[in-house]
Amino acid sequence: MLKPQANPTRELVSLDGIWNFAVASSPNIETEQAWTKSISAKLQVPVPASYNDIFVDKAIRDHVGWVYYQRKVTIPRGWSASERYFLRLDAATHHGRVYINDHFLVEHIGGYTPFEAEITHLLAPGEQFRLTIAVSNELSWDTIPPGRIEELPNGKRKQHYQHDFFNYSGLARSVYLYSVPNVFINDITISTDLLAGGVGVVDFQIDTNQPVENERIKISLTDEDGNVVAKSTGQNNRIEIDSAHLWQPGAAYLYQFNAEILSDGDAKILDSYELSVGVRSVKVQGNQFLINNKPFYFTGFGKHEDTPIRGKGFDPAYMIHDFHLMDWMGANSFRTSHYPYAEEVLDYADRHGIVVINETAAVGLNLGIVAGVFGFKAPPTFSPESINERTQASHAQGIRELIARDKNHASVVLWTIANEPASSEQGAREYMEPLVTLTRELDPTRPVCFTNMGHATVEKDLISDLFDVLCLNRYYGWYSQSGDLDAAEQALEKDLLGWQEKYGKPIIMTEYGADTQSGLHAVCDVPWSEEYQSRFLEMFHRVFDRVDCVTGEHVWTFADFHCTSTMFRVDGNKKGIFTRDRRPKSAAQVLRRRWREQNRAAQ
Ligand code: BDP
Repeated sequence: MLKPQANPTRELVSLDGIWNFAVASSPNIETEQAWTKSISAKLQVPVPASYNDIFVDKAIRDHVGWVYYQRKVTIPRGWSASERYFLRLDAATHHGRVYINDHFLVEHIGGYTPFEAEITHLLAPGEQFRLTIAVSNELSWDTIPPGRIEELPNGKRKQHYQHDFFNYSGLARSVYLYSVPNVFINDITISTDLLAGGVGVVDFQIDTNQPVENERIKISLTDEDGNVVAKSTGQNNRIEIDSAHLWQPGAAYLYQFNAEILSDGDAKILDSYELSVGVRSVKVQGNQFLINNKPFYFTGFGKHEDTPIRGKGFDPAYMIHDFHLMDWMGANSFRTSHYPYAEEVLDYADRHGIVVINETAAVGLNLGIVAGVFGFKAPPTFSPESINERTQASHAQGIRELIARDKNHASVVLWTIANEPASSEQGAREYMEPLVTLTRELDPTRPVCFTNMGHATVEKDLISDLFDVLCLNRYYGWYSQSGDLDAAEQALEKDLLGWQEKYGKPIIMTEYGADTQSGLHAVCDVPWSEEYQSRFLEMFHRVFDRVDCVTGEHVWTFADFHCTSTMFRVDGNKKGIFTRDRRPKSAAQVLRRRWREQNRAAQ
């Protein structure tokens, strides 16, 4: 699915800004039909932003169900009958329904992937209309991530879910109106590889909205100096570049891939689309993760899209600042835990050579985690009453939409199809295996993983053989052996050696971290102190350096983030190396020293 772009053949109008806002009066929005009326400007919200923390109102913040966003939009007067126009939402978390004046246009479930619909037939150039977007934040056993709603005795509804981060909702990403010509490029799929002798390969497939003869599709590839290095034609083809300038971690290089549809006869450019393409290869071989046939060691973080006030709202200032902090630390990669991030993040990673492990929103497919902590017996995770085939169908759809959106990003080297599913429970294999097959069918070029949680030990886990890389989330010294780093060190090493021995595949520690209150200091091993977080990380690093299969370390987490309040989460999850407002804790120095040293050694 192509990101809309403005170019000589296409126009793009941003609908970001201030919208009118209202909370639905009942869970069934058909009764009030709010889109048929003007929503008052009494409450207004910025787009993009999660709405929850914008207002000073607990009822809105904790609202479960639908809210409405509304604004007036005008179709540009200059758009003509030879164009088609679309409305595009980069995300509506978790369920969006779009109305043009009184009419329903489109709906989409899944809070972190884009959707769009054509509106040419509904509106003429120059016409103004009322755009209403209803957004629901409800999570159920049918959604990804899953959840359930409890009806409380006081009549209120409470949303439960198995992940710790706050259920930020609304229009957290951009909304656009865009035009394309009548005959247009619908999609482009690029895959790249590296052949012997430094020959770079760019395989492409162009999908058009109607059949177009091969000779009318023209492709050119331009280097960063503006020189055309290759030309091609047709819907599918292969370009080979001698001595290709490769996209490398830490040293990005992007060619511009330009596709054009020419008119029959006079060869006028009818449509065009330009994509940045990094030429690189990705492979798993033995216990190594290879990028451009060289072993790559991941250093960095599991992150969240989370900032004060805007919640999960995309903010370019925070995004670029976070990337600079990662660079300052010497980190070379991150994981989009626990959902697909805004596309702008991947564009930036492509441009700056940051490696990305890209994750679906399948977090919380595990009823054992929370139950275990409270000491009660967990209900089965996979059952008709909980994670079932409808959840699996939504999960499959999430994978399709993630790959459709992100397949062309050089920075993306690995798909994580689930975070900490109950991989040792009965039903796990039946649930996951078809999803792995689907992921491989949709993208045969990238390896696939899931993140394993500590309870699903190497003896109990039922699914790891299906995957290319072992991604382990471990909390020795925090949730177990808390405060005892010697015992934690032994347990961690034994655990990792077990996985190494059984599979011999690359292991990435995709989470390891300790909650830390910034400013709390202690001489001894006192959990929550800054010193403890530093020593905790150092302990993990000693073990990583002793286990050959370890090919990466992603600390949990980049910055403190907001959670649903519980007794375990005092004003959020505090495992950040940075506070929520991006001030470093002492442990930043531990990582910075280690990663910069590793980077120097690799040069
Ligand atoms: C892991 C989850 C992550 C949590 C983390 C924690 O993958 O989302 O935030 O634990 O407890 O299980 O901090």
